[in-house]
Formats: sequence, C-alpha cells, structure tokens
Amino acid sequence: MIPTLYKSALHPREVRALFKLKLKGQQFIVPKESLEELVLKLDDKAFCCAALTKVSRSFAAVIQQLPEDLKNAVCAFYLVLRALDTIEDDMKFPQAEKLTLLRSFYEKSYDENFTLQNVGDQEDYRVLLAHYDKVVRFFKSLNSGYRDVIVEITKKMGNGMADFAENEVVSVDDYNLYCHYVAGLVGIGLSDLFFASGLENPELKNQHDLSNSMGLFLQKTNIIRDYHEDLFSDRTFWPKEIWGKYANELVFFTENPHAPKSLECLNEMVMNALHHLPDVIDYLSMLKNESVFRFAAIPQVMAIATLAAVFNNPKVFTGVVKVRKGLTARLMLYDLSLEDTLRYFKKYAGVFLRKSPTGSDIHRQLLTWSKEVNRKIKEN
Ligand code: IN0
Repeated sequence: MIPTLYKSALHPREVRALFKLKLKGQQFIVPKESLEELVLKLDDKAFCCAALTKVSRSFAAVIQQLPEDLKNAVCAFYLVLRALDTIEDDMKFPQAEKLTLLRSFYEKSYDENFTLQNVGDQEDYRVLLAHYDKVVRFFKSLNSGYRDVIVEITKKMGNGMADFAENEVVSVDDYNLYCHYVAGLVGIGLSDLFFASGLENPELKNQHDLSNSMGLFLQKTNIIRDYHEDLFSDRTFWPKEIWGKYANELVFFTENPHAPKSLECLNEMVMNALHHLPDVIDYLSMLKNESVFRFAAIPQVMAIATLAAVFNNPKVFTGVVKVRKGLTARLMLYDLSLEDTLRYFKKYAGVFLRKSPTGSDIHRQLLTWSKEVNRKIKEN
C-alpha cells in the first residue's frame, strides 16, 4: 500500500480513492487464505467468486457490481476463459495433448468429473484447474441462454488457440486473427451475454465488428506491454510484418532500447492498436445500463492509459511498464460515465501527440487519428 500511495502522491484524488477502496474493499473481500484452503470451506458458487478475486485482482470488483444474474454469468465466463488460457500458456504441457485439449475443452463444460492436475504456471491457476468440477457445477446453475453463449465462444476460442499453437503470428492479418480468437470473441460473447440478460440494447447482438474491436484494443495493449516478459518465456505475438521493418531479430529492441528504430517500431505497434479506438467509442455509446457500462468502459480506459505510458518508452524493452494502481481505484469508485470516459480518451489523445516529435511520420498519423477520435467524441 505504501509504495502505491507514494506513486500517486501527486494525484490527491487517487490517494483518496485508494483509501476509500481499502474501506469499500471489505465489500469485495479478497480472502486471505489460499485458494487451496478455501476449497475445503466454500460451496461451488462461493469458491468461484473467491477464485475470481484471486485470478483477476482489481477486475473482480468491476464484475461484482453487475446485476446478480449477469454477474454470475460473467464470473463463470471469466473462469472458463481463464482455464483455457492457462492451458494455452502452460509451456510444459506436451504439445499434442495440449492441442487435443484446447479443441475439446468446450465439451468439458457439462462434465462434473473433469479436473486437471499440475497444469498452469501460477498456483491460483493450478488450483482453479484442479477443482474445475466446481466451475462446471456453477456453470450448470446458469440459465440456458447464458450457458449456450459460453460454450459456443469456448469452442471457437479453443480451436483458434490450437491453430496458433501450431503457427506463429507473422503477418498483421495473423495478429488480428489471433487477437480475435483470444479477445475479440470475448467481446462478442459478452455482447451476447448482455443480450441474454435483457438489460442491454438489443442492437449490440449484431455488432460483431464493434464487439471484436473492444477485445482487440485490450489484447493488443497487453501484447505491446508484455513484450519483455513474453520474449523471455520464448513466445511472441508481435507480428514480423511490423517489427521486421525495424530489426532482423526481435531481441534487437532489448539490446538497443533507446535506438530510434526500436522506438519507431514500438510506436507503430501502439498506432496499430489505437486504430480500434473509434469502434470502442461507438460500442460504449450504445450501452444503456450503468453498471454494464462501467464494466465495459473501465478496462478500456486502463488500456488507453497503458498505451500512453508505453508510447515512445524504451522501458517496454527492458521490463514492465504499468499504470498507477491509483487510477484503477479512482475509475472504480467514481461511477464512471460515458462523458468521463470520452474525456479520458481526449486527454490521452493529447498525450500521444505531445510525446511524438512534431514533423515525424507517427505525429502525422496521430494527427489524422486524433481528428477522427475528436469527431466521434463530438457525435456522442
Ligand atoms: C475481459 C475483459 C473485458 C471486460 C469488459 C468488456 C470487454 C469487452 C471485450 C473484451 C474484453 C472485455 O477485461 C479483462 C480485464 C482484466 O482482467 N484485467 C486484469 C488486469 C490484467 O492486467 O490482467 C485485472 O486483474 O484487473 C481482460 O483483460 N480480459 C477479459 C477476460 C474475460 C472477460 Cl469475461 C472479460 C482478457 C482479454 C484477453 C483482454 C479478453
């Protein structure tokens, strides 16, 4: 808490938010015991809620403010996807078995005997998979409208992940397709869950492109931010079609973090992600329910703040660049509206422009982009 406060010291509103969140935090209790200890104490639903707080940290609170039915559906969806992701990420899992499991994972949604031992590179993920039968029973308690959406998305995502476990991301098309599988489909699934809840604008169900962009904006931000971590765990999602213009090997950037070519590459990756923002604005403008809005908007504001922090920043190549936790706290506490969200987007659009050298190619692209973003903002 103290180091977090220190970083937010010049932002008094964030300091206040951090303290309030600490108090309000009692509402979203993150249990002190380990998940393994909690298995023995909690019923299926309580275990799933606890697992959510363990695996998604601050995001769990954003899910928990959704209306009861939709909250349970999103919680189950999140845990199913996290399980799938854990299988995909486990580099020790034998490849052939991994592919079969990714492609058939959706079939386990109704199998109360299904558990997986010793899979996952973090303790909480391992416990989640070791007690997956609990997720299955919680999933089965949802109504059929929600269940069908979750199974369909899990099937498509597992197959897409398996395709990419065999083939690398090379072209920009591959990059968009990979991000579609792991995140765009989440956006499409969430729009379908909102529809099934009856709480949201029914038009959302047909907005596949906008829903997809919501996921792509988040996932591309993660991929850019995680360059260093991913490079050292021997995987990479940066498309060669982009980085190949600046270097012969991806490690060049780590070895030369301050080289103009390294920063130009990073900035092109950021610009590529920023092109999804107009769709994000259109999607968020369609939402009607306030708690659904906050659930959808908070990760997008965190993403643009992260992109602004990584833009033109050599530290991406040598470690992790993170946004201040105080910002998350503030976004969660003050009931974020569309107006506030658009104000954040406008503010960060200015940050990108200021961080790019006047007259440079990237500056020109950002100018065109920010005109479009500002036009969208005025429309709403
Ligand atoms: C998410 C998304 C998410 C939330 C709301 C609307 C969305 C619309 C389209 C696509 C995804 C949407 O949000 C989470 C946010 C999250 O988990 N944050 C982490 C922080 C972090 O760095 O990991 C936290 O601990 O707070 C998200 O990142 N993903 C996700 C997964 C499932 C669901 Cl149901 C919603 C993951 C991903 C890959 C971006 C889709």
